[in-house]
Amino acid sequence: WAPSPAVIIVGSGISGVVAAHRLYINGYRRLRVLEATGRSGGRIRSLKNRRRQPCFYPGKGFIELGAQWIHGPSPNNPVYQLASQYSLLDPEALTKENQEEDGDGHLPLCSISHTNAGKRISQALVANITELYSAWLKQSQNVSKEECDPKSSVGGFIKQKIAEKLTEWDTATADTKLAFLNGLLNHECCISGTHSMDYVALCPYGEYTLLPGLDCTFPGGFESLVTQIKSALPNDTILFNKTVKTIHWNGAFQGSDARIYPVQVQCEDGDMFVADHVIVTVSLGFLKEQASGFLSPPLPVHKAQAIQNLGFGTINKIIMEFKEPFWDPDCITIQLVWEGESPLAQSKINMKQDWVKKIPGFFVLEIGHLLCAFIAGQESEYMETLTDDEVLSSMTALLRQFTGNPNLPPPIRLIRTRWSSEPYTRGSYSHVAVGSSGKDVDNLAEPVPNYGAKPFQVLFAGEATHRTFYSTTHGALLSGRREAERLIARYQELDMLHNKSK
Ligand code: 6YU
Repeated sequence: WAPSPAVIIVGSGISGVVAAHRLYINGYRRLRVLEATGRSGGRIRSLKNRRRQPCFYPGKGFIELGAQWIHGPSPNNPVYQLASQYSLLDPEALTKENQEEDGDGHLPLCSISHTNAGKRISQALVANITELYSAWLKQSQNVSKEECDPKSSVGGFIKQKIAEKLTEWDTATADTKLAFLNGLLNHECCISGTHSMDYVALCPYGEYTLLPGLDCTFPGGFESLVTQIKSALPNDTILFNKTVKTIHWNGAFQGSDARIYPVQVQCEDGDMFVADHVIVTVSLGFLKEQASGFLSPPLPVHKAQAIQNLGFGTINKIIMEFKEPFWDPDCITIQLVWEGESPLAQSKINMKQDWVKKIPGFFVLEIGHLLCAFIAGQESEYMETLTDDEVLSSMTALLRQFTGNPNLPPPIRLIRTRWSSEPYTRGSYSHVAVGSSGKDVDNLAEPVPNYGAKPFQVLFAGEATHRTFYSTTHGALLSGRREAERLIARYQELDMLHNKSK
């Protein structure tokens, strides 16, 4: 029985900071958070207005490089709960109407749809196809588990629906409808964090749970939430630029207090920390890359397989500022439709010239004259290899083509993310890939060892460990709480036993 357990948390993203906070307010004082980078927040990263860049995001406002929206801001969403408690949201986000709105996890799509021939697509066609697509997507979330082939994918399911419907469409509009659907599937890849919806497993797809509420943003940046949570921790709790190299567990390591600890954490800079428990919150992308060396002894087979089986894709943002907006003032999104593209055809990709075709469109940001494009998958990873100038010239050419205006001024500034190249993330977020299931998510979340005299030496949190809210900040937050609570419950139990035996 340890009177005051030493707990190390690896990573200060939202799951790590929340785990530390929960332990701290429950009286745990021997806490250390080891963070590889120079900041907290991980995949929550808000870029503040800087004086040296007067043109970019003028006035107030934040650019979100990672998480942007609270998905389903309603009372059961812990991110929403905390953000409201800390008064971080606009009054509009707090209204009952906003909380009750059923956004089905998708932002309003229909706005203006342009084709690469510089034409606008009729609103009637857009509404008709969007409605069909939404219905198919809902069906894919409700397939009966008993009848579902484990090898089937969400992409395959939707393509089958498209192929069935195609026979009813007249030849004059069929190509545009297919091209539009192709864009919707590219958009879906950004939501699911995958290269292709063909990679996303159909049978467990419905396990992902949508919360009600109209997605909202943080006026002071998403990072303001992390800053608030960690403000309750003593300053020296988080050690920055402290990269964990290997976690040795099931051992016997002597601490400076002469106690023997089961875990020793070895950092890249040579520092060593002993602990009773380590909560690992690094991304699934990092775990995939480090598979063998990060834990010693290695993880049991079912956990190693979960890491391998689950999907972790890349989505990136390309944010552009324009001197003047060229879009309608009430426009929320601009959709791009590539004529000739079809979800039913397998086209060979020439990455250099075709990577932009993966961009489904642009969001108009609420601040300044800013557009934000999302791009998923291999094309997104290819974009990371290009220079800023190359991305800027591709985007200018793209916009000129789609607006039909060869003189459209280029953006005055561009910023893009490179989540796949980030060494401590290696992608954006997880999905349940074909060949995996929700059980893999549970296996990933399982602590090691899970039994015996010294259980829970290494615990696992982070978005990819939440079975129904994976990929989101609220999933990450809940996973951090879950692992902190696991330790709190364990020590309460030990306390009770100890008191009884006295
Ligand atoms: C959300 C949204 N959102 C866009 C983009 C991205 C993500 N998400 P962290 O990685 O944060 O922390 C780990 C820390 O560990 C980190 O600081 C590392 O530096 C550190 N570390 C690593 N290795 C280490 C080592 N060796 N030693 C020490 N430290 C180490 N979520 O709610 N709303 O709008 C978006 C978006 C571009 C990249 C998002 C969004 C995902 C969240 O950002 C993410 O889940 C959490 O921040 C992760 O926190 P964490 O603590 O787990 O890890 C039907 C169906 C489909 C399912 N999907 C639907 C929802 C889609 C999600 N939304 C996406 C949309 C956007 C725009």
